[in-house]
Amino acid sequence: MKTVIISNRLPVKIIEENDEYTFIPSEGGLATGLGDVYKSGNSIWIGWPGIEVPEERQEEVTQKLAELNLYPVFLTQNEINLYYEGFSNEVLWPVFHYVVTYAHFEQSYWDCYKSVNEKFAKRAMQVLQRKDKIWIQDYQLLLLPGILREKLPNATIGFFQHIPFPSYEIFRLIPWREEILNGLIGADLIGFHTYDDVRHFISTATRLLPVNSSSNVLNSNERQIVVEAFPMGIDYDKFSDLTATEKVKKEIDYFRTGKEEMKVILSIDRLDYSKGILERLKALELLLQAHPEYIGKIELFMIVVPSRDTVPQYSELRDQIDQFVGNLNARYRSINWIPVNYFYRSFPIEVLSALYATADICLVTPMRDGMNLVSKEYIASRNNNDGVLILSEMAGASKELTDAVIVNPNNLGDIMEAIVTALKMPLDEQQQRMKAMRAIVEKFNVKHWVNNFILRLNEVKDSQKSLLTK
Ligand code: GDG
Repeated sequence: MKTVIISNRLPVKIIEENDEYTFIPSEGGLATGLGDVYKSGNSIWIGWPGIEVPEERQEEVTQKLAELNLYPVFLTQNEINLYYEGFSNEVLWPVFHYVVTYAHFEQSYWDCYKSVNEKFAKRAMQVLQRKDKIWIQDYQLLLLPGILREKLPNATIGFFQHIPFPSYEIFRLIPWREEILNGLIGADLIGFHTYDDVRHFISTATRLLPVNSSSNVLNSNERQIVVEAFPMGIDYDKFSDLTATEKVKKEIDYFRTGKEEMKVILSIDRLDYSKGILERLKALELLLQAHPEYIGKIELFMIVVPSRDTVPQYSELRDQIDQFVGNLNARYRSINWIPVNYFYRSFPIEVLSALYATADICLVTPMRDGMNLVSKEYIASRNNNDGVLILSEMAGASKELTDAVIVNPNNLGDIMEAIVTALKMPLDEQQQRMKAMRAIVEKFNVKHWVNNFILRLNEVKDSQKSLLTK
């Protein structure tokens, strides 16, 4: 009996050199957490390898990936455009993040989303055995639990969604809402980051489908589906240990030299309208206007990692950020100081670690975020227990990290006040808050998250079996 993880992307980095593909296991949170499971040899991972592979090379790629226990689903450029960039990122992503005006309800996106979910199912059927546990990840594969349930009525199927689940009033706007829900309830256990997502899902399902609920269980046609919150954690030890490595120490010296008196504020996000990047910049502008005493004394290090910039809303957002930062810097800078150090690129993890370890404040202000791992990575990197996390109440992480300075990201004055509070916070208060949050992030780490989900999936399946035999 093995665990079969299915996600849109395989956990690999691809290097294409001299017409040769090399695949390196990636170190993302999910891959780390599942490392013990999928590298054990008894488990496998199914997903898209991240590039379009010509048909004549697919066998070669399949063999290379098999050495890592990975099984590819090959997608054409047209499928990537319609299923991934189209339905996943131009319908589900904006709707699930409450930005419905950005959604394009295109029939062709939906048709392709369905056929790609079928394609994943077909691939899974080639490798699945009767008693395998199936764990499907995220919003690109919402139909897969239902498709697999039809083919394998007794299978053990878990599903976890990494982004928020919206309220019924928002979800009902989707033209294909019943089909999506029917797909999801093919799972035995459905997980979200927070209890609010669970509530929204249950209320949506009971209003749109012929199912009823008792507590967190949905009853449908003699099947029971359990819906629960599993707040995802990070690899705490990795982030905590990294700061002590020679490479990171060097980076820390490099950042801090000449900035001993400067208060550094850090923000790290993928380019996304859900992350509140512009609002954060506006709050900083407000601060410099209202508190000129901080001019020359604070610096924002803002890393924005390129993402989806072929989608028009993303490239527009990028232009707006460029413009805002340029304008703000031009107005407030001096010869040897600028308020915003803006980077539109990604960095090696050692640089991130050094930034986490040096920043006095980490400013995380998404308009809506399933969890937000950056906030947890900052906490894990604060081995001296100092530093202040400012966290949006719209991030799933705010439910656990209640010792952060919590803000409403739509309230720019609130963010400004939070930055002032953080700048003035006495060290003993910083330490008290940070210690409490570190204890939570250390205990509820990514391994705990994986084990807890798998354990619940087993329990749910066992209780279904005992119901059937009664
Ligand atoms: C989705 C949900 C949920 C960032 N820049 C660099 C880099 N990163 C890494 C961070 C962090 C990850 O990317 C970002 O994770 P988040 O959780 O903040 O956000 P999403 O990408 O939107 O993730 C989110 C998550 O899924 C998990 O369920 O929390 O709500 O939207 O780990 O460290 N990594 C490297 N260089 C960079 O420049 N190496």
